[in-house]
Amino acid sequence: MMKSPWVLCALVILLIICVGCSSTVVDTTEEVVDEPEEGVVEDMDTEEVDDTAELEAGSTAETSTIIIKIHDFTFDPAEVVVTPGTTVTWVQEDEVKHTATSDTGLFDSPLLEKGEKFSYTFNEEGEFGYYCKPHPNMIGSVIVE
Ligand SMILES: [Cu+2]
Repeated sequence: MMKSPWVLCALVILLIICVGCSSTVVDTTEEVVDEPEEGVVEDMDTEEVDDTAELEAGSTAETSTIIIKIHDFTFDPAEVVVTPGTTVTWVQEDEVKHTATSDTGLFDSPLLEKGEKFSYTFNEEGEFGYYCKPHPNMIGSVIVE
């Protein structure tokens, strides 16, 4: 007869402790979830600074490099079709110096000696014509689609 109030009290105390415990656990979990998200954002910021960002963008789409040879006063191949994010590398193989210079000023290589390379990454879609400054009859185009 005397025990039942004590049992009720004990149950109430246990309930309070349990509720307190579970809410504490929930709080801790939320904090833990927040931290990795911040870490991911920081990583992406850092990678945007260097070339790694291009690699990351490519991992969701397609990353590739295309080589255009410069020889015998021609760009070979003169026309290439690539996907956005593609890096085009011009490799100069002539004894005479050449450039790869965008018609619109998008990119402009220095005068490339034999064996030198120049790269540009095309992220925007469109057709990008270019030429060689010392030999404006040397023309080529990169089509990004
Ligand atoms: Cu040239």
